[in-house]
Amino acid sequence: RMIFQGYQRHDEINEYLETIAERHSNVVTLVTAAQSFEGRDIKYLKISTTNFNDESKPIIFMSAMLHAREWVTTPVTLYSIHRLVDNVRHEDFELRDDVDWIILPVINPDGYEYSHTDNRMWRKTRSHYPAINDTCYGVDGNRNFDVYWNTFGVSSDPCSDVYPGHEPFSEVETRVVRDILQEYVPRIQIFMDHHSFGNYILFCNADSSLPPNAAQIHHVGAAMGARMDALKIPKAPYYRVGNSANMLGAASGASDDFAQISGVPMSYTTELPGYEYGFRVPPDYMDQINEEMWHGIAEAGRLAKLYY
Ligand code: 0X9
Ligand code: ZN
Repeated sequence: RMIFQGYQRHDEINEYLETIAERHSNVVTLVTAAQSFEGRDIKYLKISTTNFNDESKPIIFMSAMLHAREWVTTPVTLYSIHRLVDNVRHEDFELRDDVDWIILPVINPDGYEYSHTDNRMWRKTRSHYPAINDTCYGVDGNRNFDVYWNTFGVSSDPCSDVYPGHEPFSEVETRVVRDILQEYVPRIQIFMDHHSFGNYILFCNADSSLPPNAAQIHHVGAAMGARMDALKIPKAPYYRVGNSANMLGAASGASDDFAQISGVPMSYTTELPGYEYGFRVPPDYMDQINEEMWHGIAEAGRLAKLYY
């Protein structure tokens, strides 16, 4: 079995990223961005056939595992890496050669490990700030970004699953995403943060108002969804594409809105399939989820190039 066909522990995922970077050192750069609250290395890959210097190429920035229990999200990023550098097919040559990629497979390693060892349904980070609250651990990473922070879809109770933290970017894990955006934003054409579950492709803004280029954003999201739906994968419901507040209810401080206000033209949250299993999708389904999502990502990538 390949690493993206199941749910590996954080150590093994980091080892895979290191191996890939060594084996493909001409196209892959491994970056250790920071240590998580509990001291785990947060790593991401930069993939470029021109060493990331070519301003004429757009960047696609994909991330996953901000929410710990959403296990299907990380394999999708690992499979994307596999398709871009390890097992590149003719149909994907243009995505490898004409787009640069930043792929961050595990934003929240502490939460992910905790969901393996202690509580499968854990969502948040594992930070603890005794001077501020001595009751509960963890912040909802997708409420912690500095965009409409602490306004809607949140709870000030530190024990809540949607606690936004005591200040924006209180969490080192969200600061990693912020810093990548800051460094590369003029070239990032698409930001995509993978979540689960429910088969959605969501876009901004969090207050249900729309960005000025909403038609373009919707077009690319709908093209992604249509491409995936066309595969007619067994049991998979169709993707619903729309504004996050309209589809799921307003929620502030999320990664997608932060990327959008930072200047990324097309920013998405995907909600990957849960089928009838919710967060606990059996690993046997990873092949079809990876295949489906790669088709969607590739479609978005081709359009990102056109629009850049
Ligand atoms: O609520 C969230 O953070 C995301 N759903 S999840 O079930 N994975 O927790 C959706 C975020 C959508 N984007 C915004 N609300 N901005
Ligand atoms: Zn989520």
